[in-house]
Amino acid sequence: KHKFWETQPVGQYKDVGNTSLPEGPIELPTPLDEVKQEPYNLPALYEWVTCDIDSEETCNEVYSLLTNNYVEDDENMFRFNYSKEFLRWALRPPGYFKSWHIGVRVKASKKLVAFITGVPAKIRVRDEVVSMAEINFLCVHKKLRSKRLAPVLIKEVTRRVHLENIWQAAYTAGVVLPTPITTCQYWHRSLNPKKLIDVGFSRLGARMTMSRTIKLYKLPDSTITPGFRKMELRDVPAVTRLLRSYLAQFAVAPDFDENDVEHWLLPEENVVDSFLVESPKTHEVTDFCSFYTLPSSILGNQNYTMLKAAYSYYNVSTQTPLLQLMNDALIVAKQNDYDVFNALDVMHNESFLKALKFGPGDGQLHYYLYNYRIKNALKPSELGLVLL
Ligand code: YNC
Ligand code: MG
Repeated sequence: KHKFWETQPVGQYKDVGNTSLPEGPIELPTPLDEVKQEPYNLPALYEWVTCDIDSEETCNEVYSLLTNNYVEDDENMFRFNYSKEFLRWALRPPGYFKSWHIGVRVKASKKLVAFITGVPAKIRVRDEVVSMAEINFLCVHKKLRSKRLAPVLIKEVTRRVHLENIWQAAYTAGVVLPTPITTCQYWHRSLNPKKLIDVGFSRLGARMTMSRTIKLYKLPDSTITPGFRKMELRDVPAVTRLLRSYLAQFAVAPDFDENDVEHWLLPEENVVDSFLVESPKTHEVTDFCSFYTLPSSILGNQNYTMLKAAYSYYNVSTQTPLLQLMNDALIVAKQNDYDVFNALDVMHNESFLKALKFGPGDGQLHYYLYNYRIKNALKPSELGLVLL
């Protein structure tokens, strides 16, 4: 059934429940000089390129490929619209490799028609910290679908990851592949219910009027927790300590150092926002919350073209109840004009979703590891990893 994935070192369906197989790498690394030195073959009309995301022109081309051809919802009403600033942030973390930003162009016209990326990350799986690639932004132009180009892109990024002596990867997808380490659900909290209903993102509930709905989702004008403020550069050491000790409890989570925290969590306008609670008495940083900005294009609506969405990222509560912390996150998202606040049911998110009036979304997000076996699928609440 999965002609490509059956050939790959991933957890296979036939092995589900086979407890004799050990956790850990499925295949051993090969000596680097045995890694294929030449790129995989593409159909004759196409060529490989390394995309220089620092170049304004290349970044524009990647942006328009994704804006027009990347992930849509099941009903094709919305399509992710990652901003150029976001792409630059997502693709240039500490230690990134340019060679992992891979494009396919038409030889004759140089038009960019496919893309896949990796970035390096240290991910802890139970007691082991593993060097991995996080694979994202796999995209084939709509006119070139179902021609088995995706497996070639995946094999080429794998080859280039191997050339850096990295043998494992993490990725998420809306489709079911062999075999998820866990399956998560998105939950949505309306901030601008009228717009969400107008564009068909949500529907008026039974026995609800528009004005009752607006009242239901109304939030205070300003945050409630004393000492709640935006994260700054000087907070990086404290936030790193807080996050490391919090993430230690999950079966799979990133192993962040201060450089990672500075890159992934220091606020950058319209890309990532982070807030913390600094105790007014002790000036200790006790709590932390963050979200990233990922708008979606609204396809074929007369009145609106863009949905402004915030996605819950990493949150840590030690003194402020998580519910109150996330309520403050909703308040700042509302202040900054987001239409909706999205969260997965990972980490401790279940504990606030219903109480803060999030509703379950349709469609699921499956998490995968490449060349690393997990014995039993995890519960979403055992996962401490959010991919972009
Ligand atoms: C997918 N999303 O099953 P089988 S997520 C992985 N991730 O193979 P074709 C996928 N594999 O089943 P199309 C996949 N979607 O026969 C499909 N596949 O074994 C598999 N959509 O290839 C599929 N972006 O080229 C099948 O399909 C084979 O033309 C079919 O292209 C697929 O970024 C795609 O959703 C997704 O642009 C490119 O539909 C295209 O349909 C598209 O005939 C809209 O492919 C955008 C979209 C995917 C977002 C993402 C994560 C990707 C992870 C890739 C796997 C990484 C493995 C680790 C590598 C490093 C290893 C080290 C070390
Ligand atoms: Mg194809």
